[in-house]
Amino acid sequence: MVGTDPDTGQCMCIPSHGKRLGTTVHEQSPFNAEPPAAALADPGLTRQDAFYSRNHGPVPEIDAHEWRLDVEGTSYSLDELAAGFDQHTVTATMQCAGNRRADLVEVREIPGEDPWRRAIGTARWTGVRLGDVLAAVGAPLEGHVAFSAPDVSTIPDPASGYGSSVPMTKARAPETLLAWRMNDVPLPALHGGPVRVVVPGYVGARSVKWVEQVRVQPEPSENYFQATAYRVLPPESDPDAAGPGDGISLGPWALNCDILSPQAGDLVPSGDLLVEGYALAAEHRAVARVDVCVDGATWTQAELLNDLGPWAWRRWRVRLPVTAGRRTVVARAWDDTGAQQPSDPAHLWNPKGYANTAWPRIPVEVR
Ligand SMILES: Nc1nc2c(c(=O)[nH]1)N[C@H]1C(S)=C(S)[C@@H](COP(=O)(O)O)O[C@H]1N2
Ligand SMILES: [Mo]
Repeated sequence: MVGTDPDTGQCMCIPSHGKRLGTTVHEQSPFNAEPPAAALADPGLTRQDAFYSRNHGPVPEIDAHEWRLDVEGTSYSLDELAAGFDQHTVTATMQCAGNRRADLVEVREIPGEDPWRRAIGTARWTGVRLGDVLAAVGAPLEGHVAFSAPDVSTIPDPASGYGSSVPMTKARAPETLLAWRMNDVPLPALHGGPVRVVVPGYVGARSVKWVEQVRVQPEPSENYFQATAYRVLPPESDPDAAGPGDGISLGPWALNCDILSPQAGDLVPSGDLLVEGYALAAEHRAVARVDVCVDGATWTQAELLNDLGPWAWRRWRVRLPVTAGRRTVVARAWDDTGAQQPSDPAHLWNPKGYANTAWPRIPVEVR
């Protein structure tokens, strides 16, 4: 550690695990880190050294040749998966349920949870369809598909391995993968290598890394990270008293949008201000429009940039005239049902700080 950011109180450590300089490390162990905004603002795909990393325990080192996956009692090596099934690549955004929690923390404190700003990234994931493997083993067609991994977390008491589940329809959907390549290179250990589950459109918690077991069961996983964590509790409830089944379990995410440039506190010259960001639609929806406002009154429609397909964020950009003074840059996204993001994070505050989809507001000083 080399110090603490005076504004955010966060560690300004030299990032590790191959992450780029400028990475914010929320925790070294387990490793939890997010990229600087500029690293996401540039291309549509997120480079490995800029991809956020979210862990609940130590990163296991697993030899790809030793790794085996147990699917309902049938065991597969990586070679067997690769040779036995058609390979598919899906460009998908991974978003943690805690993405943009920092704006909820400003509403009211959220003890024990990291104030993520950008727990989000987009990659090309290559592997086989989970549905093809489930079909090959003759798995039941109904229920939930539970994943288990070997990394042990001390967050639950007693400590336990990481796991979660998704409903059968999502497990069998063509976008859901057992993936071993990320952006066309072997999946790094930090991101779940040799093989992870990728569940596009669902909170990152369901995309289990280092997956070693797949089970079909009538109910969702009893694992702590499905049954107790990653649930939206009512604002007035005590998160320490919450037990299995309390609150709303997070699966699919809702329409979201954030500003990547400018950043809070930036000094910008008067004239034309370039505002850039991303918008992310819920599954089976598309981003239809993004508007940006800097004067508190007029909204200007942003240009939607390259379309990376139905499972990826949509980058956007707009230039707006700004005059000297303190200004707040605000963005709002719409989807193809005409729905908009909620405006106020205060309405979304929840004790664990999940699923913030409120309009982003970036205070800047124009000179
Ligand atoms: N085995 C395992 N899988 C996991 C986790 C974990 O701690 N252990 N974290 C989950 C969470 S909460 C998120 S947001 C994503 C993060 O993936 P990344 O670290 O590759 O960005 O992995 C998910 N899969
Ligand atoms: Mo997450």
